[in-house]
Amino acid sequence: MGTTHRSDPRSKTLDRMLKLLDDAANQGAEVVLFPEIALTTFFPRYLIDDAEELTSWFEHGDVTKSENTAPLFDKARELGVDISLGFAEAAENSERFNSSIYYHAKSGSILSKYRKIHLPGDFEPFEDPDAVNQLEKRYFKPGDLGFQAFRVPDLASSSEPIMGMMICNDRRWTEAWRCYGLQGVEVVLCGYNTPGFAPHLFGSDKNADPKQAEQTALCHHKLVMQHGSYTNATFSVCAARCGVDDGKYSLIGGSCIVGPEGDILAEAKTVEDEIIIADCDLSACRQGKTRTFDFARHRRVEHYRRIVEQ
Ligand code: CDT
Repeated sequence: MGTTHRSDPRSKTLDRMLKLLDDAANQGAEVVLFPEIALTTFFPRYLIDDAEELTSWFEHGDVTKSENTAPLFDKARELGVDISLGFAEAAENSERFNSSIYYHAKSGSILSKYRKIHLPGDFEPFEDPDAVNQLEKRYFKPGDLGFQAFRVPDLASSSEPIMGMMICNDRRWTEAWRCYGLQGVEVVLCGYNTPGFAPHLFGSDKNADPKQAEQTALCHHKLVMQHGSYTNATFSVCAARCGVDDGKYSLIGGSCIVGPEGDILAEAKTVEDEIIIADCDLSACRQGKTRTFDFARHRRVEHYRRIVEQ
């Protein structure tokens, strides 16, 4: 999904999403992934002190039924296409999460929910007014649902694949991938908003060439998607919110579908609204899962304790 400005009403963004969903279904998609916080601009880049305004950036109640978002789920049911959607969640107990859901069209229900675990950035904004902020630690709680894989029934082309969701920064963490890998995951879904040039955030040179910085950000993005897919013998699908928001904030593209050998099967060509699609033959996961990364035979957990110690 391309540019979404701070002032764009949800209805405008939703119309774009409905069109993308229709077009994807016409191309034969069975599952459609939308990006992280897909319904609005990536608001954690702004310092929002006004409580009412902050509340307005979140989805309240059942996201599949609320006025703002129900049309997307109605369309998914009408088309018989499952969707995974990233959104800012105001939970019932007034806790806030950066969440995504997997919506199963045939049953008209949420099959799984994931709440982002690795929240990047800071609680306090940078002092430099030119800095791009990432105030996720201010606005969200770390996810409390773990990395729970789930089976997806009723897909025409495959028998109940095992899927898992992660959100943006999670993809940089090997631990997240391995938690899914250990559950036999076959498709990982990951939406993201990644700045193209944000030297404060990445701790890099403020005077660096923005184009070069963007290439580096894209390189790191693809590196982790390909590495995570390969080392866990799983397909992965990732969807960017990209383009230049408010004429100022660039977000990388690079949406891609990666195979279990780490090969890129499809890749976005633009930073605008665009569909990428691939056939994922899940039997391609077998080699990795039964040979190179047969965890039961090759892992040496007695040496991994450091990974889970504080
Ligand atoms: N949305 C999100 O998690 N973005 C981060 C930006 C990097 S923060 C150093 C990402 O990992 O792409």
